[in-house]
Amino acid sequence: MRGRFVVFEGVEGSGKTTQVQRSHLWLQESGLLAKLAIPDAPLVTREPGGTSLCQSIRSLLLTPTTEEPMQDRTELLLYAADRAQHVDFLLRPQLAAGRLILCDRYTDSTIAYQGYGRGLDRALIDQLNQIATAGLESDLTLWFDLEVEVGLARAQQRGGRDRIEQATLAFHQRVQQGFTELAQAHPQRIVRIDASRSKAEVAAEVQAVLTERITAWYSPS
Ligand code: T5A
Repeated sequence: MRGRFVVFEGVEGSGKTTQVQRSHLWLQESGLLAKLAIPDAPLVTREPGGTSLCQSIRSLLLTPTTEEPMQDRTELLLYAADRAQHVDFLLRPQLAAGRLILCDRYTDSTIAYQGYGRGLDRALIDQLNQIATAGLESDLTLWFDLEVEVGLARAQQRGGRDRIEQATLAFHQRVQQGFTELAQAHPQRIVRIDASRSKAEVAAEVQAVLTERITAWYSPS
C-alpha cells in the first residue's frame, strides 16, 4: 500500500512543530498503527530543511551570512529548490515504501508567504510548485489557525528571530489571509484547527482528525 502524506501549516508560532512532535509520539504509543498493521513509525520531516542538502538551503534562506538583501524571486526559487530535492530524494521514495509522513510546511506556505506575503504572481508560484513537486500533493493538510500577533509573541518568547520572522506585521497578516483563503478553496484537503487553545486541547483535536483519516486510509476495504 502506498504511504500517506500529512502536512502541518500555519503562521509563525502557531504550534505546528509542537504538534508534529506530539502526533509522532502519540501515533507510536496509541496502538492505532499496530491495529491497522502499519509496520513503520511515521517519518517526521519539514520544509525548508528536510534533507542534508535542504538543510544548507534552509540556512541560506533563514540565517544568511551576508547583509546583501535577498530578492523575492531568489527566495521563491530557493524554496522551490529545497522542495524539489525533498520530494525526489525523501518524500516520494518513502511514500512508495508505504510510509506515513508528517511534514512541517509544504506548498501552501509558498502560496501564503511568497504569494500573499511578498506579492509574487500566483500563476508563477503555482507553476513552480508544480515543477518542484512533480504533482505530489498532501493527502491531508492541518492548518493551525492563530492570530498573527499571538503567534509572533509565542515565537518571540522562544527567542532568536530568523529573517522571515523579522518581516513586518502587515506581511504576516497577508500570510494569514493566504492560509484563510486556501482553506476556503480546498475544504476536503485542508482541515482548520483552532490553535489558540492549550497545547493539550490542540493535540486532542489533531489526534481525532488523524485517527479518522488514517483509519479510512489503511483499513482493509
Ligand atoms: N517559508 C517556508 C516560506 O516563506 N515559504 C515556504 O515555501 C516555506 C516552506 C520556516 C520559515 O520559512 C517560511 C515560513 C517560515 O518563516 P521555521 O523555523 O521552520 O521557518 O519556522 P516555522 O515553521 O514558522 O516554525 P516556528 O517554530 O516559528 O512555529 P511553529 O512551528 O508554528 O510553532 P512551535 O510549535 O515551534 O511553537 C512556538 C512556541 O509556542 C509554544 C511552543 O512551546 C514554542 O515555544 N506553543 C504554544 N504556546 C501556547 N499554546 C499553545 N497551544 C502552543 N503551541 C506551541
